[in-house]
Amino acid sequence: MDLILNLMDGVSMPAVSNAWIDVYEPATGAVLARLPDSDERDVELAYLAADRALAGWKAMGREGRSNVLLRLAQLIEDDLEAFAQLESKDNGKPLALARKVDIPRAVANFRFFATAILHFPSEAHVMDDVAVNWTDRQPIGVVGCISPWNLPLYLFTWKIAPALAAGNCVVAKPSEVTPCTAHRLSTLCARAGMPSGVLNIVHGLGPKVGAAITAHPGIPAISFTGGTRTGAEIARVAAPMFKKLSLELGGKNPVLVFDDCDMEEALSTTVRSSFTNQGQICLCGSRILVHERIYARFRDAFVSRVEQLRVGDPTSPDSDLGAVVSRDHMEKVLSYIDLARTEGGKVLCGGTRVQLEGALSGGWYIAPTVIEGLGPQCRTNQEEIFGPVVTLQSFTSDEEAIALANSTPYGLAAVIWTTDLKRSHRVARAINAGIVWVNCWMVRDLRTPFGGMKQSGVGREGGVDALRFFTEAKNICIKL
Ligand code: TXE
Repeated sequence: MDLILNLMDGVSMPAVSNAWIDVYEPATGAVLARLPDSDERDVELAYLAADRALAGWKAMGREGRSNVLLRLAQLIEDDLEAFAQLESKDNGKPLALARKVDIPRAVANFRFFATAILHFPSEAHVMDDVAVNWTDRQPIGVVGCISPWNLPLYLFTWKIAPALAAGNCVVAKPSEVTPCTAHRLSTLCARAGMPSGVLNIVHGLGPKVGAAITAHPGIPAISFTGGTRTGAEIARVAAPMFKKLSLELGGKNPVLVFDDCDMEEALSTTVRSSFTNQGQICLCGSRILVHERIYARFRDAFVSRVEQLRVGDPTSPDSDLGAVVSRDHMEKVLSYIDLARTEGGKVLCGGTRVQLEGALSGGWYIAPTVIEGLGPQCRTNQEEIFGPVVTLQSFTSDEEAIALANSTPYGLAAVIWTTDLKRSHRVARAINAGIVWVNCWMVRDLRTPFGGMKQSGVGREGGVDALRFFTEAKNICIKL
């Protein structure tokens, strides 16, 4: 069994409590590793190490820091296969997905922000002959990064890369459900030339470690991705301390399929946008809205494709879906399918746990599930399920489609399928979501603003937005 350790001031170590928490392998249900059950004492040690490292890290300058992050990216890339195997084992996702998406994107996050910082401009505002203002952007200091279990290394690096590039030192907390790849990353930092204390990783439970980072008076900025309820708790604690917050929360994303769409593309991509990573991506479309003229045709073709998806061993190239992340999560998703039935929904396919054989018999698998017959206001169509479950609804006009799309408390992402250029502009602008894809899904340019409206979050990550978040702007006005 593997032992996960904290990274404190450049040294791998257990928690002060010396207590441990079991980590499970979703594919089998067996214990995979143990992680430190850290608490506020470990957070304090991490903070002190980060604070000591600040001056040196800042003094390395943009180029020095950029070189360290580029070396770290290379070390992960050289070790891609081992990282991918570990991510798949820890999370339950298909190995092919970890190889193709999770780990390459973690590498890309480091490369992107290592170079973005070299091009990060300061603005100047000249007042004719009166004065010149220029915007100085300094690192904030010690910042907190708290990340979830669905894309473990990918979202962990999405936060720490811009934080470090901008010159901050970091106290980071990966999800206790999937800590393995963050631990592996911690073993590469020294080889990349990162000074001790610049990145500190404290493993453990959210209400202990995450809460201690949020409440720490020396940590003035928190970047968080996870559930909306946790985000609200973080905001409640951080607001009276006037902390800077970036909150990337849940979603209930609509997919709008108009009757002029390219049916083949809409079908194949909607299968992906519904079930990639077992539906556990905040960007997955979970409410599929289809024009009534093509509703029956779309529904039948969609269901027949979903029925062909194979749920199985995450290491097998034949598996389209692996296991969901934990027993608790499986039970939560199954309880939503029961709820959908009670609310009057008709399960068109899936709807049950999948029981595999042999070593995988204890694993947490759910058949991809499609439900129809539910109105927009029922809980199934309002609450984030975050699993392989989607619903189908029909609409008769653009206005109705937009109203349905906007009918939840969330506003993270939306997908529009249409070949009408004017409609694509009009509908995209009318939807209350931070990210809208037209005739595609998950096409990601790291320069673009990433985040949600309403209960999907506060602030934007990515590109210049992330670098602005992780720096403090100061206007310096000089009389001419
Ligand atoms: O998230 P949590 P969970 C959604 C999804 C899922 C639900 C719960 O609907 O079913 O959230 O998932 C840390 N103070 N998303 O329970 O609890 C925690 O340890 C500070 C959406 O995993 O929000 C972990 O590191 N931190 C999503 C991180 O917060 C706390 C991705 C996220 O955990 C804390 C994942 C506290 N009081 C889940 N409590 C997305 N939008 O991508 C927990 N944490």
